[in-house]
Parts: sequence; structure tokens; C-alpha cells
Amino acid sequence: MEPFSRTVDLATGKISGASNHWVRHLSEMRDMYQDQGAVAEILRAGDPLIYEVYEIAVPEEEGQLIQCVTIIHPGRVGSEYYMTKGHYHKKRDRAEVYLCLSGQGYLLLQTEEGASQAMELEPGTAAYVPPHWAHRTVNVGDRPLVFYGVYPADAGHDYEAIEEQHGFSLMVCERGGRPALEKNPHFKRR
Ligand code: M6P
Ligand code: ZN
Repeated sequence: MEPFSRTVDLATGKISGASNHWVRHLSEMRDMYQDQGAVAEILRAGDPLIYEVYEIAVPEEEGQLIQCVTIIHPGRVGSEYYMTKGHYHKKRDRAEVYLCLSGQGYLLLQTEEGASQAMELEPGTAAYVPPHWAHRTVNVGDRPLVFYGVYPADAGHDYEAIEEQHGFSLMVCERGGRPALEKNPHFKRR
């Protein structure tokens, strides 16, 4: 294949000439939030857009790299901030890199062996997700959280493992107007 480039709008995260643009609304991840009363109440009034992803697709083969930009909108479901579904890679030994372009957030990470970590994201943060670590991002600001990412095209997304574990072991909630890291009371180790 031929080399190519695309342009990322550093303020909004939009990629002109992206091959895919997909969106995730609350109804598509309703079980991922703790406060099911809050989920039901929000969904009665509408179905907010939680996050969207622009992707530069390449063949899903070993050796290729997928580039993407994720935009998580600001908001909360109960006290929990808007976040991505989060995933392990289907091929567990595949890593990923994020570069935060704008906004404020957290990257939550965990392994199947029970390790967990939270990393703050702010413009300029280059975060490394090593092989075997599941990853979810959370927007704790009042503007969109925008980050660029690169990962092996053959990595794949395993969402089922996250659902089986009832989410991530850490969660980020608003307490007294500020984000607080808390343990997920329903989390199950694999
Ligand atoms: C990042 C990358 C993508 C991922 C997206 C949304 O851009 O990790 O691979 O799809 O975030 O996260 P999720 O797939 O967990 O919903
Ligand atoms: Zn990933």
C-alpha cells in the first residue's frame, strides 16, 4: 500500500478524510453506569451522545497501525462522569498509545491479574497502555475530552471481558464539585 497522511483538527479532534466516524449513545452502554435510576431518568428525556470516534482505517493485519481520535462529551450519569465502554484487546499482547489533545480526564487501566491504575489526562499527556492492560477513558471536565490514539490493527476489542467483570475496578465520580477516584463495589476479578 502507499504512504498517506490525514489532518486532525487539534481543537475539535475531527479528522478530515477519516474512513470511519462512529458514535456511542447512552442507550448503547446503559449497563456500564452504576446508577441505573439516573440512566432510566436520562433516557426518558432522550438519548445523549456520550462519545464519538474518528478512525483512519487500514487493513486489519499484523504490522499495520490504526489511528483514531476519540471525543468524549462532558456530562454525568448520576455522579459518574461520561466515559468510554473500555476494552481489553482481543489479542492481549497488543499495546496502545494515547496523546491527549484537549480537555481533562482520566485513563483507567487494569489487568486480569488484578492490577489497576488511574492516570490523569490533560493536553500534552502521552499515555502508554502496555500489552494486557484494559483501558477506559473518562471526561471529568466541562468541555470535550479529545485524544489521539494508535494501536495495532489486528488488536481487536474485547468488551465482553469488561462486562463480565462489571466494569473497571476504579470509577471516577463527582464529589463536592470535583472528580474522585473510587472503588467499583460491583467489580469482579476474573
Ligand atoms: C480509543 C481507542 C479505540 C476505541 C475508542 C473508544 O480511540 O482505544 O480503539 O474504540 O477509544 O473506546 P471503546 O472502544 O472502549 O468504546
Ligand atoms: Zn484499545
